[in-house]
Amino acid sequence: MASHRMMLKDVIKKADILLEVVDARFPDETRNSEVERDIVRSKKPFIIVLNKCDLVSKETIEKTKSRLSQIAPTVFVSVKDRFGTTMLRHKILETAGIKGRDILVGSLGYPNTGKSSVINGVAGKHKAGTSPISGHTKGIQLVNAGSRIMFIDTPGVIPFGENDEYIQGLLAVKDATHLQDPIGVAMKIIEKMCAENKTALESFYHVTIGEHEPYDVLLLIGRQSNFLRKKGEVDETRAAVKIINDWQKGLLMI
Ligand SMILES: Nc1nc2c(ncn2[C@@H]2O[C@H](COP(=O)(O)OP(=O)(O)OP(=O)(O)O)[C@@H](O)[C@H]2O)c(=O)[nH]1
Ligand SMILES: [Mg+2]
Repeated sequence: MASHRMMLKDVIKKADILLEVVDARFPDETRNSEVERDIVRSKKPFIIVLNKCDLVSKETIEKTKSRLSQIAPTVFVSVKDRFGTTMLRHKILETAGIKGRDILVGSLGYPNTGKSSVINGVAGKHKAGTSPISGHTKGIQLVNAGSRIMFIDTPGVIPFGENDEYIQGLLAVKDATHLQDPIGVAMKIIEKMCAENKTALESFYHVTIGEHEPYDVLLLIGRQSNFLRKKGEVDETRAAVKIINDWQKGLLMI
């Protein structure tokens, strides 16, 4: 972990401008406070890239944008839908404000947020390796995206002390069957979705949530999915594993 931090510090030192790639479904949980502190200290410009916005409702996008744009220029991207990458290219050129030479752009963020995918989206070619399994990018890689933009791709890093199961589950750092407390993680996902987009959760699982607590919603989903034990009780662990899998596969919109 310490060596990762040094590697990122070095990227911040070398780059002209930094991108912090966060997951638009949970931007606050995927903003890396340590990295942001290092960027602010370096006085280099940075852009917050909210990727995977295909999984987020328009209302959530607007709310997040007005909040985060007070901190740094903010660009919404969906590499999957080829949305926002041209805007990001323009934003990089405008924010870096460098004329007559290549611009070195560091792409930083938590594991699996789509740092490498964003680079490929801007480059218009699959140049950086990507994978649904987090921890794919192992070291620093330079990617020439044309029109004076040179990216530095980096491995995803979770700040020391924040590496809890909830984050590991949300980011697909660990799959559902490797989590110690899948029920706890699924309840957090339910809580988050009930707060942001309850209707999406209801229509995905064909349940009516009303004012039910997260644990009761888990049981409702389990019953609806027919995950029952012999005596007819809901198998909560099976229900939790399904919810986490659906979330990790990007099937749940927020
Ligand atoms: N739905 C959706 N999935 C995306 C998007 N961008 C990337 N992904 C998926 O997210 C997963 C991770 O993408 P990567 O680009 O490898 O992420 P990374 O941040 O470079 O990951 P590490 O190198 O492991 O830290 C892959 O399965 C991508 O297909 C997007 O805009 N929408
Ligand atoms: Mg990567």
